[in-house]
Amino acid sequence: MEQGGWIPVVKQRQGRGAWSKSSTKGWFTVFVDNLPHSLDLKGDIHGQYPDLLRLFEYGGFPPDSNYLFLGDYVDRGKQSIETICLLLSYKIKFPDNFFLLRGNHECASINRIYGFYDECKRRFSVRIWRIFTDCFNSLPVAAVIDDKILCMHGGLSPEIDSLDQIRAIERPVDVPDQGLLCDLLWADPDRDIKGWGENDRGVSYTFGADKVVEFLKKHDLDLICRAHQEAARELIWDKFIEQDLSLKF
Ligand SMILES: [Mn+2]
Repeated sequence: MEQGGWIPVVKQRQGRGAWSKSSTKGWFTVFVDNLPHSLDLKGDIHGQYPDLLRLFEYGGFPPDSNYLFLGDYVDRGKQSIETICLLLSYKIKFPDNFFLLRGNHECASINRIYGFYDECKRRFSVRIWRIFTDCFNSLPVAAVIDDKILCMHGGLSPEIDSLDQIRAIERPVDVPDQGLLCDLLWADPDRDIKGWGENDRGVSYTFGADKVVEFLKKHDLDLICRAHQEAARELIWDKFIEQDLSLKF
C-alpha cells in the first residue's frame, strides 16, 4: 500500500472505461446504460467485512454480477480496511462492471472520528489513512442509470438546477459543510414534510415527497436511489427506493 502503488492505479483507471464515456469531466457521473442485464445497488457497508462477503455470496461475486455501491464503506464496523480494499480491488479489476460512489463517511473530518482513522493508525499508519483520504476525495458522487435513475448517497439539494452542475464539480475535493456536494452526500428525505426542512444531523437538509416529484419531472427521471439510512420496506415511498435495491433490466 505504498504511494505509487495501487491507489494511484485506481486514479488512472477511473479515467477510462464506462466512466470516461459519460461526460467530458470523466467519471463523475456514471452512465451505466451499457451494462449487461442487471445491476445490483447496495447501501452502507460501514466496515462490516463479513456482511460484504455474504452479500457477494448471495448476489454473486464480481464479475458474475454487476454492482453499484452507494457509499459509506468505512467507519463504525471493525474492518473498514478490508472492506474498502476489496471494493477498490474489484473496481480496478472490473472497471466497467463495478461502481463506487462516495458516502458522507468517505471524508477525512468524519472518518477521523468514527473509526477509520483509528483502525488505520492501529493496524498500519496515519499515512495510509491520508492516502485513502486522497482516494476518497476523487470518488464520484452521483450516478445516472439509463438516463432515468439518479443515484447518490444522501439526497437532493436545493442548489441543483441541472445535472450538469453535478458533472461540473471539480475533484479531488473535500466535502464542504454546505452546498451541492454536501447535500448529495448528507441530505435525507422526510415523508412528513413539504419542501425543505432542517436535518437532525445538523448538516444539510431534509426534503419532502413534493421535492422528489418536482425534481423527477423537471429532469425527466423516474427514480432516485439513495442509501444513508436504514429503511423498513413499508416506509419506502412510491418514487423512492432505499438501499439494497436490485434492478433487473
Ligand atoms: Mn451515510
